[in-house]
Amino acid sequence: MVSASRPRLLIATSNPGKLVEMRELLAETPWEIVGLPSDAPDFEETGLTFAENARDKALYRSLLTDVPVVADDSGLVIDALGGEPGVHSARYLDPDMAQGDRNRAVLTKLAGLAPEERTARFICHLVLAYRGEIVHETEGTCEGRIAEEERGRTGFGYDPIFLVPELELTFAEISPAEKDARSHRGEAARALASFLPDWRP
Ligand code: ITT
Repeated sequence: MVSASRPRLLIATSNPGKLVEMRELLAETPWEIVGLPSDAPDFEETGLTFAENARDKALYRSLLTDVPVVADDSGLVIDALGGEPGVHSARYLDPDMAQGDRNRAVLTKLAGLAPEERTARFICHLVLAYRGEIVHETEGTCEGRIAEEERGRTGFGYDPIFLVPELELTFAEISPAEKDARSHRGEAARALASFLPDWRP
């Protein structure tokens, strides 16, 4: 018996950490999750908000393929830095900086601040687009605090300096499943997953 092939959904990100998380978060949907081809052109983000950037990325990628596309724009908003790095998270301070150096530079900027002055949140905006049209959008937020030092080895990006207050552990000290259960991307992806079964291109 020949089984029907699953419809494909392209996660349009060049960030391997995001792709790993999205694959896991959408694993229970009927969709086969695929990543960008290695020769996909870069996309320059110019928006002022996560929503704007996610829409721009999704629309751009959706015009280059027949497969429905999900784009993720996300980042870390630190109150004591006036909301920075925010939409600049991926390239904050110096685009060529290694992420570990970027994390340590953020810690230096916050040196001496008490825990209650170190509040921060991760935000993730997801946009599903198909052939140049936006189909659905979701957003997730995760409130936390910037740690005093880097801790842990899991995850990616700013995870080693982002403390989950109720655990007093960073995102890099908990398992991927625990991060997915609490994270900004987890919240946004679960909302998308509940929309996907009812939609067909
Ligand atoms: P794409 O645009 O190709 O998806 P990107 O990494 O450039 O990849 P963004 O412009 O959305 O994506 O930047 C998001 C940055 O925010 C990312 O590079 C991380 O530094 C940070 N970030 C987002 N989600 C994160 C998470 O769950 N854990 C740690 N850092 C995260």
